[in-house]
Amino acid sequence: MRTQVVIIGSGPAGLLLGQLLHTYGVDNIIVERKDRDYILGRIRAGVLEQGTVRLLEDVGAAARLHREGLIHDGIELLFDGVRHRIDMKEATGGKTVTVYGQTEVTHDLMDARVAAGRQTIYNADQVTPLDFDGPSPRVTYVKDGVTHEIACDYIAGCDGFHGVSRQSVPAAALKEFERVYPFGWLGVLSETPPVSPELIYARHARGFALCSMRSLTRSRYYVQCSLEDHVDNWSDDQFWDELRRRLDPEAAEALVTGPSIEKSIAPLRSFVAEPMRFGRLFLAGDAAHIVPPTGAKGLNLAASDVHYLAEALREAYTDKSSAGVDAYSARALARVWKAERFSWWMTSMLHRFDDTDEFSSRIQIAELNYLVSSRAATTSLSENYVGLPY
Ligand code: RFL
Ligand code: PHB
Repeated sequence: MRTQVVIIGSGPAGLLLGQLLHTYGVDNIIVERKDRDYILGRIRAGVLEQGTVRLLEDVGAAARLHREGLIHDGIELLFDGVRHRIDMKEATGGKTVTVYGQTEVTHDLMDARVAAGRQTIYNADQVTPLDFDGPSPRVTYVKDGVTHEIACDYIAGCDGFHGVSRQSVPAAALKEFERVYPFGWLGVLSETPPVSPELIYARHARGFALCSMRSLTRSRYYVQCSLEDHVDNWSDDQFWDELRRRLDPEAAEALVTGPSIEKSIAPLRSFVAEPMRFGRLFLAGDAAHIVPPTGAKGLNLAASDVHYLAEALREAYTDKSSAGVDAYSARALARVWKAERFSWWMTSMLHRFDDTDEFSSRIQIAELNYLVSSRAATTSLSENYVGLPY
């Protein structure tokens, strides 16, 4: 088999890249370790920047998003028992975010790919990127016990944090930066109306909490938990009780509870691997970097990476220029590090750190008070949350 670009991984990064390349007339095949239903069963991100929405429009995969997605003009910050609204639309001269689940984005992109007639190979084992330091890269994989090989011009590693692409790069060619946080998020999805029309980010002495949603009838809530914790330790009632304790009285009273339809614990991590290109292998999305979810940036960064990468490959094929390919890593990393900073800062300001002294705790409160009272600080938060320009 031969194609122009082999994309490893069928998450949002791989699927969006596949569709952008398709619109540029660049042939591509996606090779994915899992099956479609497994991928669609993962509950993850929920907040899309306008740039991400625009990319989905560009590839013709935004019709349902525009019907069902919820436009949010602001968020609420809750600390010392009081909620403060941040009007992001006002602070950014009209920018908003769209609440639409990653599961739905993935679903829409999968449908668009089928309609475009582009190939995805699911259930591919032992996917291996090879010879990407020379002119003729290839990817091998095993399916139903048979080894296959795809020859290509470029390989896009869109296979997430635990994928094979980054691991295939010689260790000496890679510099990794990492911060692991001493806590996780316990998340619950429930078929209940959201407690409030906008997201609530709560700082509480017992730990962080987040009230989010997927629709007007489906809620997504998180509470900060210990890394040693296990979902089986949390009954639904225990989760709702803990969430209520971390909310203000009005929200606690308004909270509608119900059976969880998904419950999981995610560790929090900041991670960047540099560079994001090795010869003819590119890394994009979680394969190259991880942010803690507090800033809602992971999926959006995957989208901006893929935008830079698709442009680079378009230039390589249509303009016969390697300028975009050569600039890809630096371009993507400049945006990545700003989102890393924002996500780290949001995480540091809102979570309970067990080793934290009273001083650090007062600093968190002072920072939040400054944030909600200073126009400059509100603007800074808002422009990062809605998404910095590409
Ligand atoms: P993905 O989604 O992990 O997809 C990678 C795909 O590659 C496949 N794969 C392989 N395929 C072939 N061979 C191999 N060896 C392979 N190894 C892996 C996998 O099966 C998978 O299908 O990475 P991608 O595409 O880079 O997308 C990144 C996003 O998924 C991620 O950044 C976000 O979910 C992060 N995130 C959030 N981001 C936001 O922008 N806004 C949010 O509100 C937000 N909330 C979140 C989040 C992540 C969370 N968790 C669980 C980590 C909330 C949570 C709780
Ligand atoms: C979510 O809805 O899953 C979500 C929203 C905002 C975040 C993180 C997760 O910052």
